[in-house]
Amino acid sequence: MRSGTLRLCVFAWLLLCHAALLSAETSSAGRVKVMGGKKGHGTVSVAVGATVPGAVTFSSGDPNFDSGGPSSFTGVPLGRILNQAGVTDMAGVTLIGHDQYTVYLPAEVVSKPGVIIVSDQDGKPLSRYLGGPLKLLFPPGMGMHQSAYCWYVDTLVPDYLDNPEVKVSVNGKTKTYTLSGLDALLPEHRTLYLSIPLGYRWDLPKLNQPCRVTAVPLAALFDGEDVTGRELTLTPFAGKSITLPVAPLLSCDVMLVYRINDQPIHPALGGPFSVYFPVMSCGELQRVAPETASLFFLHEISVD
Ligand SMILES: Nc1nc2c(c(=O)[nH]1)N[C@H]1C(S)=C(S)[C@@H](COP(=O)(O)O)O[C@H]1N2
Ligand SMILES: [Mo]
Repeated sequence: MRSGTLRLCVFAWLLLCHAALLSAETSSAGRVKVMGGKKGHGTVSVAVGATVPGAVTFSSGDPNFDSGGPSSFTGVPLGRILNQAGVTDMAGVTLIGHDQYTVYLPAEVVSKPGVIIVSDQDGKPLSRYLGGPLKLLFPPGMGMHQSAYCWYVDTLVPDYLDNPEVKVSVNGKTKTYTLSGLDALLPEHRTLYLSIPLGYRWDLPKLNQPCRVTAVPLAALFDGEDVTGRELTLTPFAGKSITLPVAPLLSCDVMLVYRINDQPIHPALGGPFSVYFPVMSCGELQRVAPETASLFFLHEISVD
């Protein structure tokens, strides 16, 4: 290739890159994970943005961030997102933010066309400072409480998950446990104060504290495997994973909790699986446990 042609190519390429960058700035696209759609208990990822089919633009205020007047918001109705993921009958849905903030809404609220996951405000992607990239908005007439406006929307979970599973992988071997699989490990029953995620729950019965939980000590999951001196990673299906040394987790009886009052744990309460750290009775945990003393929405435990 002659150097003139080459220069021209490089110039064209730079122009294209610039155009791509610009379009990334001006048209937003995000995705939400939807669990438990028609494809079993797997996760479906649904695009939400100004250019996806079904996107709507409307004028509204934002009760969380008052900008002195209405803005133009663009997003996709929550009901449509769930339909697209194959969710049919449901009593309600749990929305979980990147920060594990949790909002539960019954189906009759979700089906209102003005209940929308927005991606853009005044033609620009919604910034993190305003709850973006994806955030839940309600029509003003609904009179929803401010705390129902979930920011940083990450995952949607309809109702209870059907036959949920948690993955445990130790030294390269992976086992998957269902609720009855955990029952087979001879769980303990304890009465304790269980933390639940921060958030808004429309009509779920209040959790009376202390409550009776069914739980398996983490040690029971590593039976027969040598995990001394190792680190363990707890990965939730929404939110950040944490990595901790194994020793205090085992000596302090950190537990995988999977029933409250003999029922599966509703996702809006941090379920179906949650890891409980007895911080009050074991000082060693105070530096390592999550601030809430529980890790919610557990998806996988691994020691590798
Ligand atoms: N993801 C996420 N969404 C959230 C919150 C949060 O901490 N995380 N706080 C909620 C609460 S309690 C309220 S009152 C509003 C915050 O609105 P404000 O800016 O008027 O305080 O956002 C709600 N949405
Ligand atoms: Mo709040």
